[in-house]
Amino acid sequence: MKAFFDIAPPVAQALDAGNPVVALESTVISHGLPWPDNMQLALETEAVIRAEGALPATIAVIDGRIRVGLTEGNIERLARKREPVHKASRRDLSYVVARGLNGATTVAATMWIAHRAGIRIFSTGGIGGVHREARESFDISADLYELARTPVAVVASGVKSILDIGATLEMLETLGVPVVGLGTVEFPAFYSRSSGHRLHQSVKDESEAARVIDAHFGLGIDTGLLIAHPVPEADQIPFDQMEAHIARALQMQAAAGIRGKEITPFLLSRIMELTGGRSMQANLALLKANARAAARIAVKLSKQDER
Ligand code: PSU
Ligand code: MN
Repeated sequence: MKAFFDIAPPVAQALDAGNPVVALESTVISHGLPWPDNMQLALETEAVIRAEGALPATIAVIDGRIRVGLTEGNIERLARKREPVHKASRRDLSYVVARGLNGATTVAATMWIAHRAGIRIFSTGGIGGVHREARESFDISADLYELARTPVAVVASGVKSILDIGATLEMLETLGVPVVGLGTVEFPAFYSRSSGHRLHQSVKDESEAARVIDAHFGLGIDTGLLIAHPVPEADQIPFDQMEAHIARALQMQAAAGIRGKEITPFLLSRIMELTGGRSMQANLALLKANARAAARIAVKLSKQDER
C-alpha cells in the first residue's frame, strides 16, 4: 500500500519522532474557495500550524500519487484549477490513483489517508453530512461513514451550513461518533456560532480536548471524533440571516438542476454572492482558527505520549 504514498520527508521524520502533525484536506482549496484566496488560505493555514509548534500535512493526490505534505507548487496546481482536479472522496481514490489524475481529497478521503500515514489530528472548515432533502435524494456524505470507521480526530466548525444539522447529529450518534464542543455547549452552524442544537459533550480548551481524544484512542474505540469549534465571534454571521441566504441558494440549485457532488461547490458560490463576500471572510477565519486549535491539541497529545 505504501507504494502509492509519498510522505514528505519532514512529515515522515516528525511522525517517526512522535512530534505533532496536523492533516489538512484539499477539496476546500480546489472546490471550496476561489483563486487566489484559496492559495493564500492554504499557505496561511500551514503557517498557523507551524506557529503553534506542529507540522502541517496537506493531503491530496498529485499525478496519481497520494501525497501527505504538499509543496507550494502542488498547492498552486490545486488552487489555480488550470488542469482538471477531481473532488476525491474515499470511493474516488482508486480511480484517481490508477489513472494518474489529480484529486483534491474530501474529509473522508483525507481521514483515510491521514490514518494510514499515522496522523491522528485533522483540521478543516466543515464536514459533509445529511442534506436537507435526503429523504428523496439519499444524499448523505461519505464523511459521516468515514468518521464511523477511521480513528482520526477532526476539528471543524460543524457541518456545512447547507445541510440538515439535526439529522446529521442523529446520524453521528447512531454511528457511535463522539461530537465534542470545544469552548461551546452548542453545535456550531459553520458561519454562525450557534445552531440551537445542544451538545452532550463539551470541553473548555485544547488541553481538555486532547484528554478526551487520548482516552478515545487509548480505549481502542475505532471511530473518529468530531471536535466542534465555532467560528470566531468577530467573523460570524447570525444564524437567521444565514438561513435566508441558504434558502435562496437552495432554490437556485433546484432551478439549475445541480445534483450530486456538484451541489456543495454550487451552493457555496451562490452563498458567497448573496452575502457579498462575508461568508468567505467567515470561512477563512474559521479555517485558520480550527488549524490553530488542532495544532494545540496535537502538541498536547504528543506531550501526553511522552509520559
Ligand atoms: N465544507 C466547506 N467547503 C468544502 C467542503 C466542506 O465549507 O469544500 C468539502 C469537504 O472536503 C467535505 C466535502 O469533506 O465538501 C463533502 O462533500 P460531500 O457532501 O459531497 O461528501
Ligand atoms: Mn453528497
